Amino acid sequence: MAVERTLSIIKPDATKRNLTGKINAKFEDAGLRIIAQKRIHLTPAQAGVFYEVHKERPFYGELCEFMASEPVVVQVLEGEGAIAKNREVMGATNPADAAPGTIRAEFAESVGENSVHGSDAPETAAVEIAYFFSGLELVG
Ligand code: RTP
Ligand code: MG
Repeated sequence: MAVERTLSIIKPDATKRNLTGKINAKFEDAGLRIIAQKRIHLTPAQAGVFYEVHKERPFYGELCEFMASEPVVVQVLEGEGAIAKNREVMGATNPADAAPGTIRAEFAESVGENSVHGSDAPETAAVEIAYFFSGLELVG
């Protein structure tokens, strides 16, 4: 399998509860390398651009407000099949459906406040990484 890069976000519900280190340990234990990372506080408009694909969904407004409510940690994870591997480590969107041991099973508070984001395909990963990082910031 090819080495891939994926965009990960540790969401406000998790940064607020000081879970950044515990979540990063899950990524690293799964063989994902954190090759870029920064803590930022998004505006609702910046969150809106990031989640534009969901703009017709009923939860869009709430999602953008939530993502701007507290700082987030944005990061790039690298590894063999990193996109799928990261989503496996994250678990299902709704923590009630997430497999035991996954980040969302252990830490997520609800389907909306679910602790992490991970890109869902190579094309979206490329766009999402470029939204937050310049090439010089990716230290593989
Ligand atoms: P993400 O994009 O954040 O990695 O999560 P995902 O692929 O598992 O889920 P997606 O369908 O892309 O939804 C994006 C985020 O929107 C929030 N959401 N809220 N209230 C709701 O029913 C609902 N559904 C989705 C979640 O924060 C989800 O991660
Ligand atoms: Mg998604």
